[in-house]
Amino acid sequence: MKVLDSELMKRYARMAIDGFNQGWHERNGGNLSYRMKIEEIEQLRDDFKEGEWRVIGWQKGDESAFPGLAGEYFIVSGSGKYFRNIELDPEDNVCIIELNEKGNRYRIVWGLREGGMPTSELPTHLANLEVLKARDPEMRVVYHCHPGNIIALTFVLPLDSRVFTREIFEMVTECAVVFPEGIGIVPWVICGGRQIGEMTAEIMKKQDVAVWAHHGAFCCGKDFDLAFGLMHTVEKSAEILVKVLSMSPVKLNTITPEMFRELNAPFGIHINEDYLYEKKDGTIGQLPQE
Ligand code: 2HA
Ligand code: ZN
Repeated sequence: MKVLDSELMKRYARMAIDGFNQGWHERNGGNLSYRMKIEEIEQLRDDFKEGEWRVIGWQKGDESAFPGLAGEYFIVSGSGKYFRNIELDPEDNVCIIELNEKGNRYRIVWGLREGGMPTSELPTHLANLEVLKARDPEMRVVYHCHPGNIIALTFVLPLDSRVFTREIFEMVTECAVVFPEGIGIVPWVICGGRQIGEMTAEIMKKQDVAVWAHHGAFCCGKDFDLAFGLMHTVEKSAEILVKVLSMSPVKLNTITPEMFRELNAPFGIHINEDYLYEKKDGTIGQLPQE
């Protein structure tokens, strides 16, 4: 089967345009990767070519290896490509890559018709996908975008996973159910490099969402719907928090730790207690009392 005719590429492209329509992908912002299933590779293999093997580098001269992903195939967005254009022309904006048996070289087997490279965040995506595969072999999607409300909050909330998560949790009941392990925070660090990639992968060992201060967010999922839905949920909650903060720095009413704990049994979850600290009053953004 042709890659362009596959349900898989249609779903990938749909996620890209959905993200663009949310306003999360100005210009060439954001990137999306998907670790393919064996049956998907087999179905599309006839449409693959054999590109040149290339090193995987965080930066020039800084080679990386991802042995946990050896031999795997991925769909990844292209460096400098616009999410807006993916649905229009997937073959020019996206590629499928194969990793070698050591996990330290990749080759493009499909796409980037007019030339180009996978996203500048490729090593960060692979570092995350490697950690996620070890956590759960069904984890396949890593998504990065620039959602305005999440980014705005990184200027006014303490850059502390506990505070950020708790404030986001309080805005929409669904949040604690959808991501009970909360949100990890990466302080401002230059993007595209090893440090930010490794810090994000460290978060993904336990959590499904990582916020990059003053830049954007990363999330993961077993499929496109779950990854997109997760980002959508966090950003919706962030939007409500921005509205609340624009009215008042103090909440009159909210969801309390006791109310959050009531969700555990009926929803079959365990909301991480790190986030259910007591607060002295309704002021938004207060740190746990140590
Ligand atoms: O331009 O979003 O973080 C792609 C990015 C880099
Ligand atoms: Zn970015």
